[in-house]
Amino acid sequence: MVNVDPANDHLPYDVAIDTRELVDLGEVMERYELGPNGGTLFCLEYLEKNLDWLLERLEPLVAEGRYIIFDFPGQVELFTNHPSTANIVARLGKLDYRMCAVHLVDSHYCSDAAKFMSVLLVSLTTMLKLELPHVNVLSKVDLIEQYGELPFSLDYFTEVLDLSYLCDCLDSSMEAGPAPAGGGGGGASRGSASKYSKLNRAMAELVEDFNLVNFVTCAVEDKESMAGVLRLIDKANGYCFGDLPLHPGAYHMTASQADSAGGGQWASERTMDVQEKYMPASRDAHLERVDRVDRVDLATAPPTAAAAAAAAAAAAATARGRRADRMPAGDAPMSFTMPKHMTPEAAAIIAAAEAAGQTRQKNPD
Ligand SMILES: Nc1nc2c(ncn2[C@@H]2O[C@H](COP(=O)(O)OP(=O)(O)OP(=O)(O)O)[C@@H](O)[C@H]2O)c(=O)[nH]1
Ligand SMILES: [Mg+2]
Repeated sequence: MVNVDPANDHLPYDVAIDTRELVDLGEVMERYELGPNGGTLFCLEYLEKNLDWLLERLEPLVAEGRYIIFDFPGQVELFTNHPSTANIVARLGKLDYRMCAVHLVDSHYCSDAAKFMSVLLVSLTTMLKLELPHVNVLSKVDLIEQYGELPFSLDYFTEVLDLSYLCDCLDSSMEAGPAPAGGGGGGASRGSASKYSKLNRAMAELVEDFNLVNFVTCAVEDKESMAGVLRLIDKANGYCFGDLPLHPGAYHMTASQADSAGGGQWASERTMDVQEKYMPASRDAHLERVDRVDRVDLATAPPTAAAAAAAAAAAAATARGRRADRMPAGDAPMSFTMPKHMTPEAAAIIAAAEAAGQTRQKNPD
């Protein structure tokens, strides 16, 4: 573990390198009269300027073939607009470090449409800024409904499905907003609501156009969840390929495709399990909807009722956050498709790595 967070006062892990030995946040804040945020940015700039200090200490770890995890601070500007992190990553990349970024986002942001929109924009910006294979993680999924029930099913958030539904949610919350001081009805004026709606739809379109962001879930005490995330990270950074002879750039291509596909089949299956485990309210609501649909007898109902039943089925699907017209036929609600971006070459490389046993499952170290 390499600690890059100057504000990590009590490290909950054994550290191989601690950048607090290079620069001390308390001293920086005092000397330059900075707050904790400005102080942290200063410390990262200082590390960038003195990167040889870090490289010297990394060298023996690399020589031993160690798997290195950098623990960065949580301030988003370090990944979205401040240049130091991107510059540090770029220099390590030039030295042939095989890296991936693991971006942790608290799951409870899913319970608020506006917060989830911000999460999407931060994740996308970080991906574009760092130019690394990315694993976006919804962390603390065991607490996901702590701040309220989710407006959609979990796969809506992990797979980042049709964002027009998220925009509809934002529109309704704008209309139902608090009454302005001094009386009058609740909600925003028609003009500002329409501008807000347009802005949200433009942001949603941007995220959808790049088609890069998706998430896996993680609960730190859940062994299966952690093992699954680790396997995905090992694919994204190329660790699972071990010494497989790959042409330059192949691991990067495969990793980023495996990553942008969110781990494919494994991730989709797991999302359902995670929802069952940590979102009992959503699961019960879903079962209730399915039950309502089942109660309509399609065989005996007159044509109009059959049409109503079909509409109810579509509504149940929509309520799960998955547009009926995007769902595969058959057992639609529970099935999944192959990752959107996985090319046959990428699939073949991953299959070869797994067949060679170079996965963390067979190689727990
Ligand atoms: N319930 C639960 N708690 C978690 C999980 N992961 C981390 N925590 C706890 O959340 C607290 C905050 O940890 P993190 O979210 O990792 O944040 P941090 O590293 O302190 O903060 P930054 O680096 O500044 O983002 C700690 O007490 C962790 O033990 C999880 O999956 N479930
Ligand atoms: Mg931290």
